[in-house]
Amino acid sequence: MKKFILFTFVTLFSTLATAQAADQASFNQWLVQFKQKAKADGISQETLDAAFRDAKYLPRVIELDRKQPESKMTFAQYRERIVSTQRINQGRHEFRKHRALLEEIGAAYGVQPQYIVALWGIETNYGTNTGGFDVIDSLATLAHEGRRRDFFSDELLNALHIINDDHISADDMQGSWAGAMGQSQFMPSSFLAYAQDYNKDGKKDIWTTQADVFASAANYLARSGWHGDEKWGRQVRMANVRESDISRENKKSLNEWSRLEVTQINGQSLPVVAGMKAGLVAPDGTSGPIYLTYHNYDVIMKWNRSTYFATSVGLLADAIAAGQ
Ligand SMILES: [Ca+2]
Repeated sequence: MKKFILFTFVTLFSTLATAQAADQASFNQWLVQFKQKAKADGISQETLDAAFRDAKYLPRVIELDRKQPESKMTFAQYRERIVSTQRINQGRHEFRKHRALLEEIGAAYGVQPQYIVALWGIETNYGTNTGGFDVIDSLATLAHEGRRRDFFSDELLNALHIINDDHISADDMQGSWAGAMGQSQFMPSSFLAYAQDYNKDGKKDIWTTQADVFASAANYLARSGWHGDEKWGRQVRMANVRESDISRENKKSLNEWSRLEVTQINGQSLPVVAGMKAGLVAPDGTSGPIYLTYHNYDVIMKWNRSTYFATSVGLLADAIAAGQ
């Protein structure tokens, strides 16, 4: 019996090893072609050598890509985790620590600094959790075999351009398993569109240069249409909530919402700002908290198309600003 089990294990392991070797071989074959394409797109041989020296197919990345989302968290659960007391306190501390730089960048881009800090806090816990995957290996794995090959193939090419332009070395290009990079978790395409070299040292460094991290996030929001004199929205009360009123897209003026008995959470009437329009978001349905969301909420949704994410960024930004 023991022998049989041992035999089974050995067979299983050798089968796995063979499958892995086959994956790596087919990956290597694909890579030869990809390199030709990259070269034709202007990537130097030197960059290709550095990026794909010892290139690895990462089965773990495919596993993560195929993973079914776990049973969906409620927004209340998500908020508890993402906008925790610890994260609020840390955000207030970080705001104070970097105040001069944040205020300068906030003014330069027309974005209130608390939103820069909140995005930084939610994306990477203020730069402390940036992923730990080799971005080139991860993107190459997904470009070779993932569910969205064309998308990741384009992102891999974008990543090579970033290395080619000498913003970061291939070895230091770390990020999430899906290729979101640095302290702001920009995909390579977002990097090319929005990253900034704020300290003017010739490198857009969203990994280790704080000024570049903050300015890149601010620039993303500014270029996506941020209104620097408005907030994201607010939690509200509504006397008789109807399902049909809940819609981020179907915006009404604040006057109209007041007429529909929407008030601030403390019962006071909404501040009426001429021209401002808002939609209602109820992430946990009409029995959960209801948020009146303004234009800037839609801008945050361009960063990440999730109402859980956008609402949490707004709430964290408010909490950070309130502690200053
Ligand atoms: Ca720089």
